Amino acid sequence: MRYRREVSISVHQCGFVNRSAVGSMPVTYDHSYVEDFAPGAGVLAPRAWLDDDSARLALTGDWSFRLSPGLADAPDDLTDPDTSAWDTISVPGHWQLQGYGAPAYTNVVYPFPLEPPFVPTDNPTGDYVRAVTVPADWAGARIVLRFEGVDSRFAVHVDGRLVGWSSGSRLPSEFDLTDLVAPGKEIRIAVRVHQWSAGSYVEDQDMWWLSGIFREVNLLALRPSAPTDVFVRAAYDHVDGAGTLVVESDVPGTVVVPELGLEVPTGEHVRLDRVEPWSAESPKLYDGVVRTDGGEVRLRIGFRTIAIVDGVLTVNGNRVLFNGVNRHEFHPDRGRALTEQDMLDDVLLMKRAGINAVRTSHYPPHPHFLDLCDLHGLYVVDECDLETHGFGYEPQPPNLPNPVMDERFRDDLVERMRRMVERDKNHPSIVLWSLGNECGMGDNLRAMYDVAKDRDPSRPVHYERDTQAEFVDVYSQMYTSLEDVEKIGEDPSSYRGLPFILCEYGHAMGNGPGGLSDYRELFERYPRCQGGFIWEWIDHGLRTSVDGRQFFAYGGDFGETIHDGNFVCDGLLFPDRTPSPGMLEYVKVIEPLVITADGAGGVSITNRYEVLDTSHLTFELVTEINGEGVGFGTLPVPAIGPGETTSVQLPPGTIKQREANRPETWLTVTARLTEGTAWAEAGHRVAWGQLRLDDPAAADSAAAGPAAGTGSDASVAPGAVVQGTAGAHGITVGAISNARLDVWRAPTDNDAIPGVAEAWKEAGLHRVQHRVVSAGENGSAWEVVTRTAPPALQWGLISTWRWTRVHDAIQLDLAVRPEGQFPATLPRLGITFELPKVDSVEWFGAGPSEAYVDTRAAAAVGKYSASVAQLQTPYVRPQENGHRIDTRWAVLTGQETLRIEAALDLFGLTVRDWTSKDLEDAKHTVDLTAGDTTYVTLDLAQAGIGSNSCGPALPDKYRLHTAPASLSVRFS
Ligand code: IPT
Repeated sequence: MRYRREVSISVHQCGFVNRSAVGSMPVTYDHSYVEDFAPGAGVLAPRAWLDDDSARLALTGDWSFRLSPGLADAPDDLTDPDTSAWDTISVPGHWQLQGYGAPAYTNVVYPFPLEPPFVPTDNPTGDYVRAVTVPADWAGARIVLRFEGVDSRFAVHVDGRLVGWSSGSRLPSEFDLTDLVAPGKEIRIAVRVHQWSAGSYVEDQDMWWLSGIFREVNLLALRPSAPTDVFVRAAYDHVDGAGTLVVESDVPGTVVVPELGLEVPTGEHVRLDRVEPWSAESPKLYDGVVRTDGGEVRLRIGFRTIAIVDGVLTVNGNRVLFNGVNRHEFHPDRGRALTEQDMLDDVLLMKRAGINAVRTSHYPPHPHFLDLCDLHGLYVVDECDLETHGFGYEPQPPNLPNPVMDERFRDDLVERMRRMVERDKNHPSIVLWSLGNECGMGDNLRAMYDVAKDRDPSRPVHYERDTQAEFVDVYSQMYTSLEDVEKIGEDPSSYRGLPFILCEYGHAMGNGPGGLSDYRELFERYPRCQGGFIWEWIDHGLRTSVDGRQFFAYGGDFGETIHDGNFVCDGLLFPDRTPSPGMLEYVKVIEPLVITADGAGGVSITNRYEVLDTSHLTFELVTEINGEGVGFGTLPVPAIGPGETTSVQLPPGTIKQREANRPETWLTVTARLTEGTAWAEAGHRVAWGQLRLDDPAAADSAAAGPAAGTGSDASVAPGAVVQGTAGAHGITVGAISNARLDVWRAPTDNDAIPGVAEAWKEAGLHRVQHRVVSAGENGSAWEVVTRTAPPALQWGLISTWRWTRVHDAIQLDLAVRPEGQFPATLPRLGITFELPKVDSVEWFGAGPSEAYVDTRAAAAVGKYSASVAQLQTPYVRPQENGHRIDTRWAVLTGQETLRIEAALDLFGLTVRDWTSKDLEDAKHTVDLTAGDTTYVTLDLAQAGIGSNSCGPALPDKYRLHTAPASLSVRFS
């Protein structure tokens, strides 16, 4: 059903070019624009986002608001709405997050039938009304109403007259009101916003569907002869250090850059003999201004040149290695309506993490974010507001072309690209334009490419689905396996010899991503492999609560009939911006220095910066014996240039390396900022490395002590055999109860994909049963033999548990042997037992955060302590977490105190107040509650984590292959 009404409309031409001809505006007011293929009507031509001195009224804050469930219900009263009974809503914001309708999440699929341009008639429609008095001193100015972002399509009415409509949710739209308003008089602005529109077909990004005026609205007074569009073209010649500059302005004037002593007319090309270039590491900006008779625009000029040289992308002549992230705009309460503080938080977190690049997946971010990237130094891949993933990549029968192949969408898509380039062209941080994400291939994309190149030939263009590199300037893939990255690296002429980036990799969903160090190694080895962008920056969990207990909601939690669950939570940050272990791992993998032992008693330091030397860093030394600090100092390090490696001798007095028979001794070298920067305080850690100073071979034999179970130890008193029980409740020895072999972990998101956890379940690993084969004295040991096996199947794990008294401790020597047609791999192999409630844990091993075999780069050997609650990682969807790899000993304190010590090989430690089954069954963090029992798992080994939730299978070297294995630990 369509909604129609006669209304007189006028669309004003005001000096800017209209995106759509005036005549195309229907003379009948109806909702047909909702399903129009055009980008808009009555909208001004796009221009740069400027810091100018034009007067403005911010229309943020409360607007009168009314939500109608569908087009047919949206009252026809926008000429003069009576808003007395309406609610108020806050702008910017999404209506679903302010009590109207509900958020909905889908990744690939559209939540409505595919029949472009049509959308459901049940199309939630929000009406916003606000009165504003146009200041009297705006007389003579052009009065423009500017929207920074409205999702997904909206029509603007002023004093009852339809001014125009626009779409492109994450792009600005401007409407000229000059002829409709009188300075000094109040006007009434009514905005009708539709959740669904033809535009929704090209906005199928993997995120919550959230609607409304979610970025700022401003009323602007553009004085005659004030500049309204400016294009700063600044370049840097790394060979001679010269800069070139031309500033174009729609209104001619003068360009002034005081620091460079520059004062030239706009449009004039200037060569400056010496400038300081802009780069992500050294983001030098020159303040400038364009002055005309009518006003001025402040500029922040960054001189930098992006070039592709011999198949390598360079900035100022230096090869760039993208240590990047994909960033959606997200806040757990505000959705995509971010505050400036949220944006600053993101940028500072990135800078402190050593991240140097952001792909604005998959739409242009709020322009303020780009200002921050210029200021603090981040390379940006600015991506157009475009994704059509739900169409697949080929035309679907009978004849449903992807919008990128469909001519009817051409103008809108080209206009989206133009609008982004025009808005963002002045940011030195932007080094690549990106056409969009996951649309397959089509001619509309080529047209978008042409528009970008035509307007701005200085930046290469990226688009990942140009899989054969037909027209892009940079070759890009996502989630490529290590082997395939290597192939691309080894054959530099493939794909037209273009630089290669992974626009997405390292899928940070839940526990993970694993294997990041392996990718890093390839980026170092092959010049054309220039890094990539982790998917993604932040989990999009929406803060929700149940009985006053907070948790983060994901797809399906708001009653959606079609959704993609927790695929929306795949970030390096939790929704509240606290770092996940995956973030800590990434920080370590990309850190700008590599600090290792040089093999000759000194420290080897490699500088991986692009332009910085190490002179801004202070190197701190800490020596620890068995985790106790015994030596502190600093290491004098000469300035090491980018790309160089230097060996530095340790200061006299530092314990010499590889001294035999010394207890476990580690030297930690930490590089910290000597002085504060704009993005971090003095002392901020930028890199670290650990050198083992004792001889591990000697340490191992010392730790092993007397051969287990031989009875040769003098302190094994005859007759002092360990007393225990073995039966229906596992094995109980002292405070340790219900000890059983454990071969299951609550599937991680990377396990929970077809083929992995499923195969483990087919092998029955999630429901093994335990049989005590025998129990009794055997020499000085109490020996229990168990068989652990799933129902219905014939394979099993035979475990021999030998318990002996050694000194004041009880030693367990466990040997496990598979028999029958056992599964090739296991999620874990360990023992789990119960203790009366434990409060805190102190341990010596790798830490402080959780670590698995392929996520252990960030774990340092040390002595740590934490409460049991702190040992849990609150993944938004609960899953295996909290494993501390390579533990030497741990002391668990609660009602009782238990010390667990590795007698031979190190063990993996997990301590939690619930079982793996509880963890597996929980849907949200609030589903897990502590009882009186603590569950302790000591792992012989655990499978790696990988990135298989959206990426290649776990490499074989990180799988846990089923084979005979043993564990020796002492309890005291
Ligand atoms: C890839 C998308 O580009 C990204 O937006 C996100 O959805 C990611 O997957 C998964 O989290 S596309 C995928 C088919 C590789």
